[in-house]
Amino acid sequence: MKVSNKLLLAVVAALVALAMIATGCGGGGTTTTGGTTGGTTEAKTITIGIGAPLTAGAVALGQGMKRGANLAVDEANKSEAAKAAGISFKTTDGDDQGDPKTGVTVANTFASDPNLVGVMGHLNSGVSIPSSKVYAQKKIVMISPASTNPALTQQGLKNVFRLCTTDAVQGPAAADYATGLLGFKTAYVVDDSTPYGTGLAAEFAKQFAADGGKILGTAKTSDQDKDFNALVTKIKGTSPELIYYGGIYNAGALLTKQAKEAGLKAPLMGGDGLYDGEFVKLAGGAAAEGDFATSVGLPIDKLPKGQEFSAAYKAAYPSDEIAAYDAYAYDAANVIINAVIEVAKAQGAAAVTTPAGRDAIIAAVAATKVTGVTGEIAFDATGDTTNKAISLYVVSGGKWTTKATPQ
Ligand code: ABU
Repeated sequence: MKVSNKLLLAVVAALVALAMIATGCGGGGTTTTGGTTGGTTEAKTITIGIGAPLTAGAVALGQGMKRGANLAVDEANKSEAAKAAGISFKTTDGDDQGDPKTGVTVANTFASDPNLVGVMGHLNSGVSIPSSKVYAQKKIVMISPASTNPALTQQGLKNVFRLCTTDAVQGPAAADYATGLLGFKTAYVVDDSTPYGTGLAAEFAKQFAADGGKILGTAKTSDQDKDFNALVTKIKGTSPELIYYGGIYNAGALLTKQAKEAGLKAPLMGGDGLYDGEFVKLAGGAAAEGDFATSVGLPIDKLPKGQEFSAAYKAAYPSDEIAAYDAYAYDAANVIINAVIEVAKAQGAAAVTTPAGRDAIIAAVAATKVTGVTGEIAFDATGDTTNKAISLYVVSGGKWTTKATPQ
């Protein structure tokens, strides 16, 4: 009987030892970070939310953001750093349609995913601001590549960051370009009544006047407007040298089209919300010729990593052009990815989705200092990017071309 028990114990011990060797758990220094199946270590899958207008609103910019973020995630999943940390990434789409209420619904859906720790988004400031509060409650880090209204980072939420500078920088820079390089002395200022359009137009008007320019009139419209003919008649009566528009390309294109059709010669100028090929297309091509837009940062061909990014992007999406925020979305996703990997390495992959892990991810994002495609990436105490560059573009030959970059 005693012999049989010894034999049984020996057999059990041998089987346990074999199982440990097969699964890699056996004092060899290998850390199991996820589960194990059939002897293969499973990585813990972390979700990154993509919050953007994908079917309504500024779809061209939103789809570009999605492509940028997915490119970063695809690259991360092939990286040794992610494998060594026992992490893999997946994205989930949140189509906010550029609408604040839909954005909050998207945010709540994201927040219900226990493995979602970060959001690349949103595009529209009017969506990012209410959504950011939802993310704050669940310690989800949010990096907007595109929301430029200053209020986003003035809420005192430590989980909120952005890679684009604000309209408090963009508006005055646009006015300085308008009165300086472009030599405009009078302007009529229109906005689309969104937080973005209202803030940007106000900042432009303030600086335009400070630069010695004259604001001949102001008007408020809606981002859903399609018929600007009454407004165009009013603007025409003031004979401005420039029409400044705070808003997105969909409505902005119709405004410039109807203004040109009414015989107005004044070019339209706006911010980053106009800076997309769809603006030219929707305006009908010729009407947009000579129109201006500012956008954040430097043109992709002037960035040290721009060529490398363009090549990777073209390989992944051969039939798509790089839109205004694709590189910012790529960098935003990478900042989240790097923070997750850092926390997984320090605390173990399982810790990443815990409250402490989420706090650590937010802290790692805040401490980011890295060279991205869009340039040097770092955040100030509010979560705003330290990159304050604003470039100027003009529609020439049917496409946006660089007119000026900061000195
Ligand atoms: N910054 C361009 C458009 C998005 C927004 O800020 O609303």
